[in-house]
Amino acid sequence: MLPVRADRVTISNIQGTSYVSPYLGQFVTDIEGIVTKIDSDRFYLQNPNPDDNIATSEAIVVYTKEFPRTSLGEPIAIGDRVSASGTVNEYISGAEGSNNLSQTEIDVSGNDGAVVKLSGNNPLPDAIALSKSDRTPPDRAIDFYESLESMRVKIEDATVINPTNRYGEFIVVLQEGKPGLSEGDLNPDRLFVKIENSSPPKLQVGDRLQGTIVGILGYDGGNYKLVTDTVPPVKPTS
Ligand SMILES: [Ca+2]
Ligand SMILES: [Ca+2]
Repeated sequence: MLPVRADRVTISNIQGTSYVSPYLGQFVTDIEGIVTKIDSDRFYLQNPNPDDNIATSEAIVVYTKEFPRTSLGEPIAIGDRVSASGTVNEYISGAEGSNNLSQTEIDVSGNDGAVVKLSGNNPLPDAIALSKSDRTPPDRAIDFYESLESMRVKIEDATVINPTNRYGEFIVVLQEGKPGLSEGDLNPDRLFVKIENSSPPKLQVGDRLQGTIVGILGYDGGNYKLVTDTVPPVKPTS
């Protein structure tokens, strides 16, 4: 059975305002954006022209199954403007029944899937500051982060509260603002940072990250994570 086709939709339409895409299972065509991150079997696409709704994310994962290439077999680079056509899916990392949230993706790996490069070397969309309250967060931190799913985000001057684990991840608290702080939602201002680098820094509790860290807001293992390949300067504790 062919999926329903949906034309003239944007990434924010696909993301919608809640956890599951209103286009789940539908085939969407010519979804445009700027490539912001490339992994071994997917890339991240963000619309540089956001809508006026902060509850809708402007970025999405494009699942390619193999190393990302255009339909003509050309390599894809960060900063490329591309259009993607494929089936909307909600990807859940980890084991079934893990209670993990899903990440919305366009699966272009099927027969009808397509990725077309429109131009290269475009500026990346501005990263949104997680620690500043320029976006009035929804009631809960989880909704705040969900509204930024897969988008470029940044933090400044964060403090490490959990040391680096074997996945190159550590946890920080943000210095300013407390996104979504509310009853029954503990520690919403703590955030996983994942350094995708062959030698991530071995950080200890109390270390202060210096300056601005820009990354993509990813999700796995039950947590939203700022994922970056840049090792931040660190001021060690004492
Ligand atoms: Ca939006
Ligand atoms: Ca989503």
